[in-house]
Amino acid sequence: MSIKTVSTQPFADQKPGTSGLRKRVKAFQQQNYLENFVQSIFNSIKGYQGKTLVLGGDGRYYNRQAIQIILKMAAANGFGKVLLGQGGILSTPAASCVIRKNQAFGGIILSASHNPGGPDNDFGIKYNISNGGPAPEKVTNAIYTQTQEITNYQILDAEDVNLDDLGTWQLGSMAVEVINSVADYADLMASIFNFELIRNFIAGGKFKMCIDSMHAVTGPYAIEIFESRLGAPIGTVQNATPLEDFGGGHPDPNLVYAHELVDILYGENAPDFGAASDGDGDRNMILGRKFFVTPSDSLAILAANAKLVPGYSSGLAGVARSMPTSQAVDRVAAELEIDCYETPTGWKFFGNLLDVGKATLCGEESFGTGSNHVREKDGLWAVLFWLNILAVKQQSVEEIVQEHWRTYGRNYYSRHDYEEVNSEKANTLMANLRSLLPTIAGKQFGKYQVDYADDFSYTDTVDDSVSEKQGIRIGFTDGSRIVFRLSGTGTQGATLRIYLESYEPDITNQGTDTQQALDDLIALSDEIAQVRQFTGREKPTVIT
Ligand code: G16
Repeated sequence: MSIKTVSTQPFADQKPGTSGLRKRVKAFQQQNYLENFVQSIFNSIKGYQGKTLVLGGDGRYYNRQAIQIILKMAAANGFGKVLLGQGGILSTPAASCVIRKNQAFGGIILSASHNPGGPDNDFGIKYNISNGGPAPEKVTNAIYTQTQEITNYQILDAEDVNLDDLGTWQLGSMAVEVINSVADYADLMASIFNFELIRNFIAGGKFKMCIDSMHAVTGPYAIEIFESRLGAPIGTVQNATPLEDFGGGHPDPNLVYAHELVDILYGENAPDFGAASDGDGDRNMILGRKFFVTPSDSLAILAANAKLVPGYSSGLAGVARSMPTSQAVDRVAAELEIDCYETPTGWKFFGNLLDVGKATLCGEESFGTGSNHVREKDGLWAVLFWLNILAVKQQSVEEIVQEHWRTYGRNYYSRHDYEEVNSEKANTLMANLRSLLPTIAGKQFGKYQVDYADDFSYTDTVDDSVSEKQGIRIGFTDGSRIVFRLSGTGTQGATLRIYLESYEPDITNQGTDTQQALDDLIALSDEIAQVRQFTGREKPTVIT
């Protein structure tokens, strides 16, 4: 087996977004495209010779081919060992768990998360550092710089590796250990939650639940945890076989794309609890019977009830949320007298806060919640957290949420997405909004008076790094907010996200339909940003 050095040329479009590099499969299949990016990762990190790399993906189309390429490149570049999920499968939180448990140098995760898969859809790759979390901006910027300067890459001239059988194989001077994709992660969950209590709760037969893995990576994890270890009836986990195209679906656990689960929870004889997770297993959606829990409320409720869970029984050091996430958790933090951090969108911004122990729980409006147990958001962890709370409190999901609103007030919250908008027009809309910022403070719009308006800039309290232009915030004097930003995870055109939030402390007004409660703010967002005019769209593509 010999090492080949292959000449190549840079691709201009390899700048990582919110979470790694995501492109159409066809882009990744271009000659040298994946290889360039992988070599750029290796060129931008130092000291990995002889060390361990964790590798796996969500099983989408092109996962297996990409893994063969990355293995041969890792061997040629001098890694000592690769820990590979069996069949090339590792959920994103499981990869984080494996990196931490084995004190690996880092990991490569192959996923385009909730984006559809298949030959005509999306693929993605991201690099995680030794704490198990997504590479911070200084690393992703360095990778990007390398992609623009690359002239060659190294790859081992070797046969493909057996990805499917557990065991250790030799690839040049590097070992490839194929590990059980589920075991370490399931053990970690059992160490955090009260499995015995949850098992008894489920076994009682009164409580019924349904878990939808959306034909994505969590299937095997959910079967092992809910059906095997917690004794839920066979069939509790639906769509449990990971498929390369996710069965043609959009593996995004929200009310629009997880409609199969939504129909069950809103149908006749609905179960008490439903949950779905996304392509790579880091997102979650929580449903009660005919009841949807917004991700922002979910974070606040987990924080308020954390002491009921063994892993957090001694309390939380602090909490963190991304800027567009509703301020519901801020109220819980104030009550608990702990710090609440506001970071830009992207899980990578939580890493430092978790590492130094400033935050224990973190969450985002985009259906992501997690804690210091790994350095990624974690879909099944959130489901188990809810089950643990339900088993202790013996109340329904709806009762728990309403009790929370009675105590803390309700943050009405919704996100309106305009997908695949012409990029130039979306950028002009944002530039136009930016130009309004200096003069908009103090202005009155109907019953709303602008309190502040800015382009969110974040200074990391741990390493002092600054991230600018993270979204435009317009806050009103009554605590309402409108936030505008462009997504960093799309692969076609631009996605404009508008986040709307208002606060209702009065319990007699907490039962309004969300869109109705936010009606005035929705109209105002269009008036201020001229969304319809710039996008040419009459309404959002997705409302969550
Ligand atoms: C990624 C990031 C999240 C982010 C989400 C949406 O999630 O890890 O932190 O909130 O994208 O980002 P954007 O609004 O830029 O599209 P995932 O689940 O796609 O990896």
